[in-house]
Amino acid sequence: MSYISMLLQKVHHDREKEILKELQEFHEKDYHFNSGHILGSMCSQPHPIAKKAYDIFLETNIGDPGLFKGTREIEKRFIFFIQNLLNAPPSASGLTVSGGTEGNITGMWIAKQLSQNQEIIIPASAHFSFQKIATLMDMKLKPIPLTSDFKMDAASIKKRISSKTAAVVGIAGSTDLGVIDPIEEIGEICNDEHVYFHVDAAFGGFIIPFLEKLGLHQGKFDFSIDGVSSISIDAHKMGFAAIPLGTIILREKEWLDEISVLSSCINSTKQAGILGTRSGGPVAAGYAVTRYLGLEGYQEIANHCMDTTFYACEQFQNMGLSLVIDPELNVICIRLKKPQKIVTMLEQKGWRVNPVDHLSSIRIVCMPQITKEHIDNFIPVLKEVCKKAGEI
Ligand code: 0PR
Repeated sequence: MSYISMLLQKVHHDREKEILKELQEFHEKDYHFNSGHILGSMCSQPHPIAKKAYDIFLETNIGDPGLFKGTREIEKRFIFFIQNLLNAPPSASGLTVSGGTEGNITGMWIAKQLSQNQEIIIPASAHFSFQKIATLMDMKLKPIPLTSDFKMDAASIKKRISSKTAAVVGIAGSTDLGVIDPIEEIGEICNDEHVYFHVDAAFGGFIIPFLEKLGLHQGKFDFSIDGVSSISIDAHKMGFAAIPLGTIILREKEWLDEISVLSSCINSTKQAGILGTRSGGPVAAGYAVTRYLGLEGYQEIANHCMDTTFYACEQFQNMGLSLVIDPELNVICIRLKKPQKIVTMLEQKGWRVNPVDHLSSIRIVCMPQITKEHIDNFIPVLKEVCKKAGEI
């Protein structure tokens, strides 16, 4: 055996052991989802089948579908699942992306190409990825104020739309509060004005469709609304899949041409989207999770997450804390005098929540791995910290 093949293939057990030990030491410095102590993140411990699928597809490159035909087939099936979830019409198509940021960038890229305009009308609650879009793509953000319930004020949109507008953006599950903008109303305005309407459902896309059965959010937020042009939805958030995996679905397949380049050197004539080489691992993992769970599984997850959310809210309120709003999704925002201080004090005790400075609050997200037991363990710690800091 040549030296190089030995180096690449033969496992030197001692060396492997040493490297894995080193990695493990670093890993121990991380917080772990299964501890239940990560309470502010919008990601989750992936479903176990995701890990197995990821491993099989580690070497694949979706950027070269000529070589990885099977992986490309999986991507198509995964996109098809998402299209159905979002009630997309037969004319629709989509792309898998790395997450909400890339989904939003891709949506705005298409809107800019189609309209040749540069202004984006966003709610004041839009994710910070839109700030990246503004500088990356030389676009201008036109923020719309929120109503008292922290939703995009649809009435102001009509006044803001002009001949310079490239797109209107609505959010289905906002980053800070998990609020759903009035998508139907905004869709109607965009339809009348012939303006591109992108829905950022990065967080909400995998839970909102399952709320109706729980007697919660009844409104539409997807392609069943005529005015909706594209939707971005992340499997690595409420989809219970592995990072990095999001999807952008477009109402019209031909819009992909707007963001495609000739790419003969990779065994396919065109490549759409931002990235070139990208792993098939997360796509296979996401597909495996959707196949395993199915719609019924996601319904169960939604039931569990909302149940935990309402349970946690009750505990927080019983403690004398107040919420910024009654949650629409599994996101809880607790109003505090000094949120950053509480975040730091909780961190010292091994619990992580996220500060939302502009709302003077902390964010807690009841992701699938969070149980009532975790909340029960957290409550005395939060109580102690809040008492010490004079919050209660
Ligand atoms: N759109 C919305 C509505 C989002 O909430 C986010 C991220 C994005 C887009 C961007 O998504 P990617 O981060 O996948 O590109 N929202 C979370 C946030 O900023 C992301 C997050 C996830 C933060 C896990 C922390 C964390 O541990 O809070």
